[in-house]
Amino acid sequence: MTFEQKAMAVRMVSSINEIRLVAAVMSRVLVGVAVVGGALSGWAADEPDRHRPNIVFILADDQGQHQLGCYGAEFYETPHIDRLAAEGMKFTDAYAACPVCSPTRASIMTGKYPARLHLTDYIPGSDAAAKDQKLQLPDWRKHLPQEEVTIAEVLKSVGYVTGHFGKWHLNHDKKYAPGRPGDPGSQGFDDVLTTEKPGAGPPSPYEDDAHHVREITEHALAFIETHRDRPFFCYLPHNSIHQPIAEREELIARYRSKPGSDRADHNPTVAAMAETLDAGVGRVLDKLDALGLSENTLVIYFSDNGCMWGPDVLKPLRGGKADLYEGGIRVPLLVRWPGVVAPGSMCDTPVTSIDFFPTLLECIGQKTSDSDVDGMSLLPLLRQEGTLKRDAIYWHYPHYHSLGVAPSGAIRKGRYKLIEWFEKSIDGVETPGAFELFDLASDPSEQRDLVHQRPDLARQLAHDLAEWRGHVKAQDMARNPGVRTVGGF
Ligand SMILES: [Ca+2]
Repeated sequence: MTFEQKAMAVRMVSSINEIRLVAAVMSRVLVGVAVVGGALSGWAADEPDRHRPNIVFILADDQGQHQLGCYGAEFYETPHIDRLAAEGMKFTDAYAACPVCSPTRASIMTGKYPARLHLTDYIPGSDAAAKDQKLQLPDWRKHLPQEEVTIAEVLKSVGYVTGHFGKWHLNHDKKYAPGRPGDPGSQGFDDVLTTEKPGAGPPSPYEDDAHHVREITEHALAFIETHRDRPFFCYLPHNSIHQPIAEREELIARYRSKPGSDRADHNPTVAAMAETLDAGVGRVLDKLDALGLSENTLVIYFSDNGCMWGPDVLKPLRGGKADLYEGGIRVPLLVRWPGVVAPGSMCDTPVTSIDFFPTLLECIGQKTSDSDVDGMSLLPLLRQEGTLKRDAIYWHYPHYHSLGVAPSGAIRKGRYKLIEWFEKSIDGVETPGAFELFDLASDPSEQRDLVHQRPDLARQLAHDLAEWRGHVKAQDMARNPGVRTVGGF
């Protein structure tokens, strides 16, 4: 009997008892989540229980693909993160659900599009940037609602111990206080450390730890050590490499003297920050090795949005944080799971941060019946045993960002991507530049707008995008009556 057959047999036998057990332990916040299959017991001690893997989820802040060695970087050095690519799967077309922090984090926690949650900007948001603009900001949520079921709550309900160490960014108006509703502790996390970017909150207790990488790492190591004998979910949302850029001088000096340090996309301070972040990842991987846990631990490395450094021509993706060009939303994704994910494998299927919730559920033999969950389990891709039955991925960013980016939406369908600029398509009336269409297969840098060559395709994608907005009840942006407009607008 193969491992898979045995797992299936045990699941069938245990499913009835499991459903009873789970029904008993599901807390009231889990209404709407049905659990099927589930925890297994009776495995030989030397056999990893692949239906109860530990989960380590490392989230970088504002890190683009081009800043990792395993995605081709030569200036930036990330040997420990690269190890995850060598020992696991690298996704070339992984997307953040939003080009800024909080909405992507909400999508990871819930499996839902930020547009469905109406949590569409970073908290507390760039409301000031919207003053005197052509469109009015829609109502949007500045917290993750308590009634939303998070991945931590689901994992906790089936016996996982859950830890959150780092940047949460889903509180009411970003205020951190122990026990305050909306904190990680109220959303399913047992052991909680919250940190903020340098200058915004309490400093790290460690010297030369401006971005809390060491503080976050030390908490994670202690958590893993303490809970080595039971399934754990260790979520490490780092503050790095988000601005402000700052790092130890001796680390920066090494990159200043490195060839290519004069290139506009090669920032020695950011490179030094990336090295520190990478070293933290290395310590976590070393701890898993030392405790003999690597074999039965699913490790995910992801970034919440693209980076804001460097000109488009060099990165090579166009744009960056806050916009819906690829540089703002296409991010690194590495998944290591020995025995399930083939070492050194690659996947070019478009995937997005709404997929983590259903993926992790399926990895532990669970699934949700919440029809509002938008993501799809990536397990078939991880196993290299299938494809995703999904037509398109969507974005909705109805905000003016202080970096100078206007409100927009986007759809990626196959090789094509359409961006809609809401200021130019208001009330269904198009003005020039309302849409941009790109063929990402032949033009990943989005330099050739195909709207005029492929008007039918552009119209179809615009229709699909609008239909999706209706489906998830995305917020509309209304014309700002106080602002004079000219021409067709
Ligand atoms: Ca971010």
